[in-house]
Amino acid sequence: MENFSEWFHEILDKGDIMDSRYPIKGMNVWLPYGFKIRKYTLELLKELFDRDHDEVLFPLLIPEEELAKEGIHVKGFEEEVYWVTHGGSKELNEKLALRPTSETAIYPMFALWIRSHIDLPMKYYQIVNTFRYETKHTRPLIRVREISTFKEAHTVHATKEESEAQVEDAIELYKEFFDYLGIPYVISKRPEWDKFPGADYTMAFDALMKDGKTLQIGTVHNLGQTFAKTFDITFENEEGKHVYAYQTCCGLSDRIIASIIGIHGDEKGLILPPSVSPNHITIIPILFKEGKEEVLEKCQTLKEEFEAEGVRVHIDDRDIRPGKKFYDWEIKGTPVKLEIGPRDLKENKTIITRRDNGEKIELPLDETVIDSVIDIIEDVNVSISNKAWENHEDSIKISEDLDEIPKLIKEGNIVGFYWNGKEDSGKAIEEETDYDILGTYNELDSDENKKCIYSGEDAKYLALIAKTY
Ligand code: 5CA
Repeated sequence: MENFSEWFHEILDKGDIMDSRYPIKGMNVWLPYGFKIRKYTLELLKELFDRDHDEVLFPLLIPEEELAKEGIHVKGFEEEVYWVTHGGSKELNEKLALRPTSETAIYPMFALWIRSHIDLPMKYYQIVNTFRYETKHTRPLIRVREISTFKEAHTVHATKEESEAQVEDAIELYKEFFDYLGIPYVISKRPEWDKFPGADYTMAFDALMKDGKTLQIGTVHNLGQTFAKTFDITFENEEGKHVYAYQTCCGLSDRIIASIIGIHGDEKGLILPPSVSPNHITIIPILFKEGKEEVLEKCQTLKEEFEAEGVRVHIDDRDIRPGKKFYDWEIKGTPVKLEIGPRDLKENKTIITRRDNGEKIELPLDETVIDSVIDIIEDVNVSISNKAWENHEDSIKISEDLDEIPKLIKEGNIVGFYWNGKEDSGKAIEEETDYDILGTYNELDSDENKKCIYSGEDAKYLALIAKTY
């Protein structure tokens, strides 16, 4: 895409998703249509978490003393924390941080709650806003200073094995979630220098946007016992001994919506996956003076019939030209438009337009129409996901030549390369190519006999490098 950034902003504006004119940098206003997309996205995610997590809600403010306890963690966030220092004109005795994430809010409470192995595993999640004073260029949904929809899960386990299994479970949960949205991803283990501050290791999901840059759309962290030791989260095990617990956490942000926009959209605007589209069908009545009542009545009955089947329907009965309505719903990415005019009523037919491929389908306006349109909506879900995955897979190239990497990345690819896994060669690869290593994709068997692209030593991993947001 020629100018992705401009296109993205235009969609946020014309698609009624977000107003970025709020007078604080990095903080934006959700508009009604965007808020609905957000709502349906959250419903999907909550359904997944609710299977085996409980939802909780912690305060926004964190006392300085708690935030400062975990040395590595606090260092990682030091420059990103907003502080509350006053209550009215009175200076507070202790500064309070606006949560940049909630480990240091939640874990002191875990220490109070967890007593015995029967309390474990404990799996909680919350959906809150978090604040990060980002110094890199801010962009709505992509890099914000108020993450308005932060979904964070925090789990506690009795053993290392269980915490590792939880990381795998969280990855499966994310996969299922992104699959609902038709968002393709690569999963990699972040290099040591790019893991979450305080984690043993970080697994990350990255999506490739239309401008050829990858966006980290979710992360799962194995925290080991680092935080348990800092916050004294211990439990009595089956042998009656007091031992430290193991923890994991994972997080998603407003970037989910950014990736829906940036991966499915086209020159004409948004293309929403039906799974989260505020309307599955937008009915556009073609109104003339004559026959107006009958047309509107038919639209209304259809709406009710669709709704009885769980389909979300909106009738656009605004008093404007139908052409303008078509244009607006094209931008807003409604999966299916259904038009009915007086002539269609007479001839007992309707025209369906698919947003994803522009196809127009004429259907008889009889009792079969409901099922036919539901089938089309389901097909849209599958088609846009398939198309996105095809594009994604076409854009992953493996290279065994360091000099070739920048060219491949400039062409919009994520590049796989062989690496010995050592920090010095990793950093050198980043420096020479001027791009970022996403992480290791998989570990190589020793009989694969691949050489590190930089050092020529035996390679341990297939790793990924890309232009990142
Ligand atoms: N405590 C952990 C898990 S909850 C945590 O904070 N992880 S994180 O720092 O990796 O953030 C989780 C996800 O939020 C990231 O993977 C990224 O997709 C998203 N994110 C991070 N910073 C921002 C930001 N400034 N704007 C939008 N999204 C962000």
